[in-house]
Amino acid sequence: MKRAAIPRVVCLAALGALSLFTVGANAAAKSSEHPGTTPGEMRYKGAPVPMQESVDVLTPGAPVLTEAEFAKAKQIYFERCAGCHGVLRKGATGKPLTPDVTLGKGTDYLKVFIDYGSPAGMPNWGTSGELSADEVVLMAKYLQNEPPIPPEFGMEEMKATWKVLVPPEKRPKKKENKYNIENIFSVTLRDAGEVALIDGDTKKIINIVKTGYAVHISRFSTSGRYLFVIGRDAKINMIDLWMKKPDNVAEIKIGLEARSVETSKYPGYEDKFAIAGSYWPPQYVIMDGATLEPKKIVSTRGYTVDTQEYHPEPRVAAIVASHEHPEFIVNVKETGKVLMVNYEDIENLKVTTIGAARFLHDGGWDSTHRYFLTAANKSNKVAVIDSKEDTLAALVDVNEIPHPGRGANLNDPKYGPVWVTSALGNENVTEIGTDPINHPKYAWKVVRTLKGQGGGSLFVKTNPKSNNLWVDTPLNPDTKISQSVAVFDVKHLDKGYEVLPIADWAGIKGEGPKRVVQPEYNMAGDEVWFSVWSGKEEESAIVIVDDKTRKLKAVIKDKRLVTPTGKFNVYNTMHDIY
Ligand code: DHE
Repeated sequence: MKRAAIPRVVCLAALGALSLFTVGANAAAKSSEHPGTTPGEMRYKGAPVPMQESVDVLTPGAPVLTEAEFAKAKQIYFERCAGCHGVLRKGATGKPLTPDVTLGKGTDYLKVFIDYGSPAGMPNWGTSGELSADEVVLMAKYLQNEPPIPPEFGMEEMKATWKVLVPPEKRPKKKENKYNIENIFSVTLRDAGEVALIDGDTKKIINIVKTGYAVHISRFSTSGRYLFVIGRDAKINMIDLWMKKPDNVAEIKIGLEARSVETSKYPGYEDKFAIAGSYWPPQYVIMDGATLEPKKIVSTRGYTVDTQEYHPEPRVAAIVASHEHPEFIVNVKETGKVLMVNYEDIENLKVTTIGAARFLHDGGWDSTHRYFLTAANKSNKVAVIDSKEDTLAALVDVNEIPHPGRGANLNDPKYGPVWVTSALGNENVTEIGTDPINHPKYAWKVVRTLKGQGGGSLFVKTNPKSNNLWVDTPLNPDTKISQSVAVFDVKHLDKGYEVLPIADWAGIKGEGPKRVVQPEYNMAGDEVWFSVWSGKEEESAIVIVDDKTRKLKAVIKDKRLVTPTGKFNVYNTMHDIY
């Protein structure tokens, strides 16, 4: 044993600052060489975990590493491996990699796996050239040591990061600007650690607001006044859209890594609470909706829905606010459970646990806002949660690796109201019937599978005022496909799709992947906005298409628009319109 006696805390500050794009772009070039893993999946999982500190321990009997080697291996692990194998290496979508498993296998065996991958989905990190021969050996040795354990993050740690920059009593008493707030877009500037607030009417940037690292989503308070964004580093920023120039009024860090934030929507609780879920530590926290003061932290550690094994890091994925009860609906990824968290009395918190399926990820409402449809992506299922009865209405089989974002609600000419998801693993665009009252035969069944441009799709979108269904494919390895979007006519779904060359329309000069990602409607439902997402040093843009004519309407370019990804229109997000 070398350094086992006293665990030491190592700071890997550089990790959080790594460009996610470098990893993604590299994977893009090589991903077709990965057996068992679709190219889209490879790129999606290639994003590093911004874990900055942990307790590092060398394990008796395991290969000895120097401090520098340990730090390097840890960095590689969090960049490439943690997304599938988990921070604690207990296994998530990938297999467990704890010393009880790895020590018996030994360095040579592990090297082969890391080099060549496996048909079950392990990428061939060595032969694809993504890890050098020395790095493969390093990782084979590292994996036989105990996983470094990142710290917990409780009330004391949260309170230490909590800042009310403008207290509620000092904030505007009425709207102090002339913006049509409901048509503002909050745009993630992923690698800049910022969001751009763009006026949907004039297409002008209102402000670039400093946030956490690589903001994942934006949500608005029920009144539409406050914008909440959450970074991958678990920092939440609360922005007041009533200010002359909308800006931060409060911030807090709720853990080390996170993806989801939401606000209370039930009548009587508007703007009262916010909630955020973290990947590490595995927990959610309910906060005051006006100041972000943390009120209640709840761990999600527990037993899996199927085999009922203990899981030490069940990450919190999507969270939505119920319209039927004063509840937040919280997806717990690794245990496959959906928690209905009632916020009426948070001191005596009532949580209804609904068993669904493993690896819950993202999802959205049906058009009535009663049913929440959410992807259990590695189980190839969509779980349907009845938010009125607080029960599982159905588990629907789909394929392969459903990835809806919030999904899209259409009226299928034959099957009535349906909710749509696209997929990471293939070209399927799947319609699920959502109307148990008037179309009971089709409810919670796959009624139609459209063929899109290909795999590597992340988001679909439509609008109640539109006859178009948009399907992006930003992670497809073919640039023709990743740089364009497919659009179906909802009235003539069997006629196939039209392809619009969005990245070409952006007129971006120079290199860059120019991935076309996440369609989002304006408030009126007559424009669709797309991000054209290139590298940090490259030009990106937002392209706006006229929904009726499907013709280019405007391009927003600005050197401040660094790596735009998600876009969230205030009105549509507030009212769950998609
Ligand atoms: Fe996302 C939504 C997690 C990679 C852009 N993403 C979500 C949600 C989760 C999630 C849990 C749902 C939040 C909610 O509704 O409360 N995303 C993850 C990951 O774990 C993953 C796979 C890997 C990672 O390391 O983060 C991942 N996501 C990405 C990207 O690479 C994307 C394309 C670019 C980026 O900004 O990082 C990306 N994710 C998005 C967007 C949404 C999202 C734009 C919201 C879509 C919407 O319309 O609601």
